[in-house]
Amino acid sequence: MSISNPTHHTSQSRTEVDAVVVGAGFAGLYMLHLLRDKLGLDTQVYEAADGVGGTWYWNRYPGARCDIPSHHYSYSFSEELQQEWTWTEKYAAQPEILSYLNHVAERFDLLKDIRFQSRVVSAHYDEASQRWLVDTDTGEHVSAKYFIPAVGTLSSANIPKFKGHGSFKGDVYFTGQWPKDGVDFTGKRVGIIGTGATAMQAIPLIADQSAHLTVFQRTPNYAAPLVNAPMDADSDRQAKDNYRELREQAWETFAGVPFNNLKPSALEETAEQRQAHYQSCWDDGGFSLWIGSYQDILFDKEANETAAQFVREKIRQRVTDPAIADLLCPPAGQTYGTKRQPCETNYYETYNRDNVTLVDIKAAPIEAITETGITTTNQQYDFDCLVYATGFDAFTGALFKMDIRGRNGQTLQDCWSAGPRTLVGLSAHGFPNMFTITGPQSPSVLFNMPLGIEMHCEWIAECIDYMNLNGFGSIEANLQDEDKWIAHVKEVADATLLPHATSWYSGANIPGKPQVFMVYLGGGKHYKQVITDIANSGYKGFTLERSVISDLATARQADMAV
Ligand code: NA7
Repeated sequence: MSISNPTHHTSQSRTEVDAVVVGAGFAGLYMLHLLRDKLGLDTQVYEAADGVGGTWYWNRYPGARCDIPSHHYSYSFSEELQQEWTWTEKYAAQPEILSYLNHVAERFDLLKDIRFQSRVVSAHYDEASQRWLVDTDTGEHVSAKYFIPAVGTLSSANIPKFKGHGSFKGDVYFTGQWPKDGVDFTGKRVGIIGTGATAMQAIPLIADQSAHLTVFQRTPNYAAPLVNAPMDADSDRQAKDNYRELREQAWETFAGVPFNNLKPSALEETAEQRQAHYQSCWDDGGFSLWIGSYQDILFDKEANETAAQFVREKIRQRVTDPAIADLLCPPAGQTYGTKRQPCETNYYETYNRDNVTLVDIKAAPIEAITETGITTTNQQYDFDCLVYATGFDAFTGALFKMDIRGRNGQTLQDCWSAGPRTLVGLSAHGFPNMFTITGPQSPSVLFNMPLGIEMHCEWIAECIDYMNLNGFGSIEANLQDEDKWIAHVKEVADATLLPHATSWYSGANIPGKPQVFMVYLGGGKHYKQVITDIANSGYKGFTLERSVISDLATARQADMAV
């Protein structure tokens, strides 16, 4: 990898483009479409992979699929696209979502402006020219007025470095960097570390194929059944005939996915009523229990415990060995749904199989990775393949992998050393003309991702258009307004139970990472109003500076007039 020093390539010696977008997932693709095709801007996308897809390019592990319904997990900006694409399952699997994104890239002729296998290594803001100087690991040096990292919130893997890391002689796989050709576990003894949403999708399928699967669990999770099914023609027709209403309904809800049975309070109902309601949400599947059952379960510990108890009972009913069921049940005090609720298919039944062993690494932690497997404080486990399903350095991990420097050469990492600092999750003080998509302190991962991405891309495109039309050279979040937003994000989060959980929402899964709750919980609809009001006010909370280029042009014209 050749990392060049941006100062060696001044803004004059670089290829000039209007905008650089990093990443070609849901966000990067739509950003390119808007900037290039709606605003007519010269836009360059860089993508580390050799194809589009982002998250859906890398996460090819068995069982990877979306967990909001496919009709909702899709772009809404093109009615033709909505009508021509047909999902084959209620919850689409990774290969189908990846095909969809490839279709989008081809349909809107996006590929020609994406440089694949090109990783952006640095982006430095040059105040004099009001431009970002961007370098890639392939030796490209460009300058751009706008720098838009569309790098995803869950794209930088968390790989714990246990003692002996790298010494395992068998095959090692990471769920977030799964081999393109898949993995055949037939006849193999497999070990997997992690029991988060990813592992819960993969474990039943790996258990089905392998000779033996050993699962290393540190923290048990509350999961609910996905209740996936093949797409039936009637449901598809209905969605396609009513897409506009479907999207409008989505925007009316907190998380951008409609659930029709949400009631205000678990505590205001009798035990029988609650049981019946939880059961109907359980049967409905996906996030219905989590965000579609009772409003107060994420605010009130007592209400939360009623849902937690319901899930624990379900686990005990599904797992035949009571000792294993005990290990799989989160203990009292571990709140339900304050970490993202995983959705599963046959996950709990998997532990009824003879070829599956559950190892409690909270009781006996992993001591080392060895040549043949894993040693815990009380046993050695041997296998042929080791799978890491250990999650992500969420929100900031992928941003910090690039050397991003704003005004006065300050690094993003330094500015965010105590946690992310943004104005409405879109912009950071000290980093003019840089926009993040579904970044920290926006509704981000707690809102329908494709819709949230569209909202952000459209806001950014509108802002850029406004700047260009009005001769502005830079836009930057004000420090005081950023402080206010950060305080507001915290206040809203603190009214809920979520910040108390040990989760990647707060960076608690990464040793040494500052623990700050990173999602705005005000709901997508309210948030959209907030950012729309900002745009309508001429970008209140931001400082806009005139373009140095138009100043130069004016000066030149004045000279000529003299
Ligand atoms: P998660 O939800 O962060 O899960 C990671 C799992 O890996 C979880 O069970 C962790 O246990 C375990 N883990 C992580 N580090 C270690 C170490 N050092 N030792 C033992 N176990 C460890 O990531 P996922 O990929 O499953 O899901 C992330 C999101 O991706 C998901 O919510 C969807 O939005 C898509 P822990 O719970 O920390 O004890």
